[in-house]
Amino acid sequence: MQEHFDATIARDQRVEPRDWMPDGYRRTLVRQIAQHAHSEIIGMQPEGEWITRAPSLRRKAILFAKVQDEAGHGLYLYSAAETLGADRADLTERLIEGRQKYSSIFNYPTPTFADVGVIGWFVDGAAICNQVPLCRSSYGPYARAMVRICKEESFHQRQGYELLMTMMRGTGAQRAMVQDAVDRWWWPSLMMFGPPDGDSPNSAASMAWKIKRHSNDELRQRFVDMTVPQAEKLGVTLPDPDLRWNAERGRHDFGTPDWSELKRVIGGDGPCNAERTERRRSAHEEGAWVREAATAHAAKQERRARAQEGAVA
Ligand code: FAQ
Repeated sequence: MQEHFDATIARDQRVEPRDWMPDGYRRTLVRQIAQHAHSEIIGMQPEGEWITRAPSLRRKAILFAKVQDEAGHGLYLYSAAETLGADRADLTERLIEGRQKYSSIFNYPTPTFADVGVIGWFVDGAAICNQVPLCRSSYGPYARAMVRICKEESFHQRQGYELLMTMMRGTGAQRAMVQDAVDRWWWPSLMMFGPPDGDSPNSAASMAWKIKRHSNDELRQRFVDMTVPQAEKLGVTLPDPDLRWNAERGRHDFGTPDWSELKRVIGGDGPCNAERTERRRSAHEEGAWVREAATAHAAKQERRARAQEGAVA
């Protein structure tokens, strides 16, 4: 069994739900996929706060569609976790009780509408850098979910950038609002890629199993290289005095994120951690009647189907 699994990984083939897999592989997949699903669901909140306050019907419709997409991503990912034997209700409990993580990035506030644009540009941009390689992840259901998610993230990123281009063509106050949002989101976005490679306990096993295809630092570097020319075109300054092109490496050098801040935010002490989890808990409690009704309806349908089968027999 182990040999068959090792050979599947070595040949770059997919591991599927019914295949034998080592416990550690299953555990780390459930951990990563659940954290990823939770991030999508909690990630609806920062931008979702702007749906009722969007400046035009067009912006409202776009934002609505984006936030709905994030709910969909959460659902694909919870379904992928279920193929590994996880129970979605249990995963939700773990999130609400603070026993499972979600991305640090969603613990920052969104005080202005420019934040919606910068989340699309930076956060969805970082998500694309991180998730396109996950489309080649060794676990079939996760990799397939990522293909669809990445297509949608790419629309999300462009809508953010287009929103910011519009604001940059506006008034001085609007341009200042965009720069302020860029200043606040740049470093937290770099932290989304996780701790530096030397301090990333899960990377070695995840890369050997081909769940992760690139290290945290490599993906962070790709994001910086992709974003710098976009910032120039937009006309904003990225808030890093050490950011410059390194001709020898053919990549940008950049400063070091404040890793103690990442630790603090992951540990529950970010600006909005309590608010985000509390909102998720109340939404879960307020939705209890829908789950009960759906379960009762499914049971009724099943009883009817059985009765019909009985009548036919
Ligand atoms: N925040 O050993 P590593 C999105 C944890 S979706 C919180 O390096 P690993 C779409 C890590 O879990 C964004 N925790 O871990 C969207 C581990 O803890 P554990 C989410 C973090 O797994 C856009 C510990 O630190 N994306 O943005 C973070 O090898 C707009 C040690 O770290 C994904 O989940 C962090 N930033 O690498 C939605 C992508 N970084 O579990 C709405 C899939 C690390 O041992 C609006 N996940 N930790 O207790 C991954 O690629 C990986 O899991 C990493 C972390 C790269 C996040």
